[in-house]
Amino acid sequence: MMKDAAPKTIYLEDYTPFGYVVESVHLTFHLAPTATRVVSRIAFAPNPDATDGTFLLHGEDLTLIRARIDGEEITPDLTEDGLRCAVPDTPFIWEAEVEISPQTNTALEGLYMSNGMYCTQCEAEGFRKITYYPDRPDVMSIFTVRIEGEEKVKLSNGNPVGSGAGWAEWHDPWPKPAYLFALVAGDLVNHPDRFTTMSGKDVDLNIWVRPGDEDKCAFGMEALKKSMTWDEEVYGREYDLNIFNIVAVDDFNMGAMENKGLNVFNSSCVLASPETSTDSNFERIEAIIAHEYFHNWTGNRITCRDWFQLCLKEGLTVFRDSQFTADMRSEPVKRISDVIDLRARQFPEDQGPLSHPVRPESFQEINNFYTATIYEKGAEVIGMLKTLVGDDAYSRALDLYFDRHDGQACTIEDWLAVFEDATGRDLAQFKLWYSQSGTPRVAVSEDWTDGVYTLTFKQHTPPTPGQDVKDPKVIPIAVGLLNPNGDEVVPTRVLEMTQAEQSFAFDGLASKPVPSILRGFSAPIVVDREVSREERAFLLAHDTDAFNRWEANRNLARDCLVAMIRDGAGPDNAWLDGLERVIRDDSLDPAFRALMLSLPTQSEMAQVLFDLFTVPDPDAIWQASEDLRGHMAVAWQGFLPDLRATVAVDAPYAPDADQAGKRSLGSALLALQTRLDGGAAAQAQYGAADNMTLQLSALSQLISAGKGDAAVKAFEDQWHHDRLVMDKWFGLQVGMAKPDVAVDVAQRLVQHPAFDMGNPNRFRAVMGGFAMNHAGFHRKDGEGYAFLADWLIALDDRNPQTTARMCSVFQTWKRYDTNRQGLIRAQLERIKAKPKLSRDTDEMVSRILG
Ligand code: 0A1
Ligand code: ZN
Repeated sequence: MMKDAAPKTIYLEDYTPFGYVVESVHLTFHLAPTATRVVSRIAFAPNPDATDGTFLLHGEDLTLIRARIDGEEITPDLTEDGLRCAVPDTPFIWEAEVEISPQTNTALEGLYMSNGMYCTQCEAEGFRKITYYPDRPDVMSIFTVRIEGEEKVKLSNGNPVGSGAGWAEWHDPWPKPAYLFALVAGDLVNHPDRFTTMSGKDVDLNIWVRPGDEDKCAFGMEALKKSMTWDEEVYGREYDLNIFNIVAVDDFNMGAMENKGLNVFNSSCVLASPETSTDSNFERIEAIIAHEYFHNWTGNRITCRDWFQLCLKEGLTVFRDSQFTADMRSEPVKRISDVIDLRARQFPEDQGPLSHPVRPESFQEINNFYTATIYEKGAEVIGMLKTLVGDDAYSRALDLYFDRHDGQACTIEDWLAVFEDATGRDLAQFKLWYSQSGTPRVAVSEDWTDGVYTLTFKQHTPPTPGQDVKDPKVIPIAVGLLNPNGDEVVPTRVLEMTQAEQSFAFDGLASKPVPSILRGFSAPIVVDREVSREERAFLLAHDTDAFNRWEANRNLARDCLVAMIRDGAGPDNAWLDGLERVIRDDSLDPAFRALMLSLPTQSEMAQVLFDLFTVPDPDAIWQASEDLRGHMAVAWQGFLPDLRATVAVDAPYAPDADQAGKRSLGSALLALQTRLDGGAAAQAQYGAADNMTLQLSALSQLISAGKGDAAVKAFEDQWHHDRLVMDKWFGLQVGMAKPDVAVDVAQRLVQHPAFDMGNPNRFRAVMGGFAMNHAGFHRKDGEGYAFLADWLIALDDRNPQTTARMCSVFQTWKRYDTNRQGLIRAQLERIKAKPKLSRDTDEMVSRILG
């Protein structure tokens, strides 16, 4: 979408219902790569709940061939955003025929082609690129779709109702908004299965892929069946069609899409095999399949009234998929991983120029709001709600939500009302989590007087763009107390903070306890508390809460790195002794031990320093991280190989949590060992690897040891035919490159014949991998910034969505020194000055510039 003169801002407060209801939609597609004809027949009736009778049908990049109302040819007013015309004040039939060109649609929004296959992406506002329609989520209708074309497989939403030579028809009995529409057609093959629902209905399941990918569907299918069972058992939600189709598509802007009965997946988020996918790929695929499936109830049966309510479906569905993963795998490991991810992606967003509320109040381009704040903070908010009301009340509220709102397009007010009605609780203050942006900081102080232990909390949320003043929020702070022997004397209790400053007293204690604060990361906040190294080390050794045990270690690692970077100190050996005890404790889950061993990222350290009023120097952070790893390797050289041997997996490869945890610890240990042996162990692992997890971890160590050339070449020879594996090859080389050569490596990779900027996975592999190379991207002379900006400028005309999302790598620019800030600003301004910049990228760059 090209911006016109001034970008238009859309406001939540301006919401009004559409003037018409849509009683039914019939679509016929005559497929042709550059001249697909779409014939629509839509039954409209005046909406009794509406005050504005304007008949506006959205439409973009459509060639109108003809339009009729009740059979009479009409000539509507066509504008950039759609079509307007006079209509009867009684029910009427709208018919239109438009022509579109899927083949030349490089934005991957609407109907487009990927490797010769037709597919659609309609969320958020892509349906308007298919035909004229009220493309807004509160307009729900029943769709019947006929597809005409020579492709072997032709799919749409709902149930199949007929097919013959060159045609297929589908009918979806469930009313849905246009963003859930989907069509797929191509020469695909399926991996079929069946599922019997809790009430005994049989459902056909299929994963559709390009010929050659059939052997990569089995894991996704198992994940789908597990998700279906889980949603029945945990939420009482049953599937509601005769068929459920998943399609893998190579060119896709996001991870996957929950279209009713026809989920479309980025092939990287569904195709899996041990030889080509890592353990993390498997875990992610399981979670995304679950996520899209869970949307059938949280998103599809109950949808959003408008796009400001996006977190209604996304926050809840992320929360549900996290619960699922915790149930399928390890709960503490999932929680720690989610918090690592939240801090890496959502905290920078919430603490920088892109900060916005979980329910935003305005936007220019909705595609820019599929953010970590809406998804991940949205899920955290639901987690807090559940903590506050308790598990039983949460279940009752959800039952009420499904009962009351099935078939509706809802708001956050509707969502909170079911909790208020199910519990009798007033959630007015809690609602601030939806309207106030920014990460609250909570300062903690303690007092021990006359046998009474008191914790005092002070909350403060720094100003964010457009919101200078913040009110105190409701913050559930889970706390446990340990006595000096390490025994838990007060088990986890949730303190409900509602005021700006609040104290909580504990009596009956024999001695001053050691507090374990914010157990399980019970709220998405930053805790500010001066804690001695001894106390952190004590919690690392004794905390019964796995999250806080990990957190104590993380804080020790951060403190150690800060001292090394800022004060030129050496590594903290006392901490490393404590950490050694944990990683050698074979009663602990290897996955948990691997998380303990992973150091804060360089970007995280940049934020830590910035919070300490120290301008972060990316080179110094890189050097300190290297030094620390080198020191750990030397300090632990006596036991590294033996410990690594204890987690070697003998059994045939399985992508389960148990094996994955062992490989993950093994790979962290290999990284240390490589610093001692110069790559010998990594070379051996590379040679023996029979699965991608081991192959890739070995390759990455060889690259970091500067011994990767042969393996990089061998890997390419082995995998050049596999797109998804080659994405890893691209990403790893630029991600693992030494900072001073990262730009050169990136420049070399974009010259590679297999680099294809039109494929979002490939583009992200190189550009995302490069931006993750913290010190390489932030090279002092600004070459890294210029390189990335060149490519964003190059991609913008073709694919605004992916370009705009990638701009967020610049969001933390104000952390750095004035020289780097100047260099980044210059690149942002250069992007902004690009002629015909897309609305998507323009909005992102303008917000980042502030
Ligand atoms: N609703 C999908 C994500 C998604 C969002 C936007 C898209 O195109 C702009 C595509 C997919 C989900 O949450 O999985
Ligand atoms: Zn989603």
